[in-house]
Amino acid sequence: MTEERLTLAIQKSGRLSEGSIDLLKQCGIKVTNGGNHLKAAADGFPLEILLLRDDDIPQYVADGVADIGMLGLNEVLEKNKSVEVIKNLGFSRCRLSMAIPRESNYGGRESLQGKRIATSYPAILESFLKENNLSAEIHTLTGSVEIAPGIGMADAIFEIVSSGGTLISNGLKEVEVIMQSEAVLVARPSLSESKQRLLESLLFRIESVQKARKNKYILLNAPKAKLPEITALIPGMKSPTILPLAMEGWCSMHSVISETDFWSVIDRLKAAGAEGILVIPIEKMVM
Ligand code: PRT
Ligand code: ZN
Repeated sequence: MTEERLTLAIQKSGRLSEGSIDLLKQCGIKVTNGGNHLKAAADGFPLEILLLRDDDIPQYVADGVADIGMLGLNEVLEKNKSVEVIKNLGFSRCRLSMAIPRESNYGGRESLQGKRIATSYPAILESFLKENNLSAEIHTLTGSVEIAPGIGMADAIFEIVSSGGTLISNGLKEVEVIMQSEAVLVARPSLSESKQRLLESLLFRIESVQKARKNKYILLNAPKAKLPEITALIPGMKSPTILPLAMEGWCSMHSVISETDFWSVIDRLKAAGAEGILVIPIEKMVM
């Protein structure tokens, strides 16, 4: 009997490729023989990888050619196929925004009524207009949407923004963020039981990597008298590890701290008498 495998579709080349391959690598899955092929092999997990254009991933997953896929939430919503968003993956973050020429005044959403809006996301734009009881002329373009107002083809654009640099260099300003997007993991709704188990095991790996990314390992030296105060600042997963130092009255503490708390806690640790503070990245975290 051949071993059951999950088929994962990822973007062949583009803004999602590196993030997808990196995440798999951190999950202990090495993707080999990408190159110009449609399929790639994976070491370290029963996975077959399809390398596709991101636009095609929702259809492949909905049709069951792939079991799961990694792509931008924007593309999932635009294509509106029968796929389930299983997990936010935290890379390729961007937003879908409305932008107008720099010199124009924005009079709120109502001012879009009857205007010409260029976009490569016509379905998302259409539902946004509908929700707001607006009607506008949608001009669907597949690329270089930002040049449309400059050449007199549109009054506004609805497009992906990341740094905002492309808008500025085309004389546009962002006036409303309509949705936030990031890479997500999608799955087709009715996976067999054995594939569902494989998906859960892959999700377990992804979650361990995500938890690790959000936390740091912290080591410090502390006067024994200050232990309760410092323990309260870095309680860790269960409680910190405390080891005696050769120097009388001191000990070493090891704990885990969230990336977001780090800078505020570090000042309080120093104020509480902590010394020799080391902060180290964590590779995996299993609770
Ligand atoms: O060939 P294929 O169809 O697979 O790729 P693609 O060209 O359709 O997509 P690609 O690789 O450009 O983007 C894939 C996904 O990355 C998108 O669907 C988003 O989820 C995400 N992403 C993140 C972005 C950006 N950031 C981004 N900046 N997608 C596009 N852009 C473009 C945007 O269209 C605009 O023209 O970059 C420009 C804006 O960037 P800033 O930094 O100047 O604001
Ligand atoms: Zn695409």
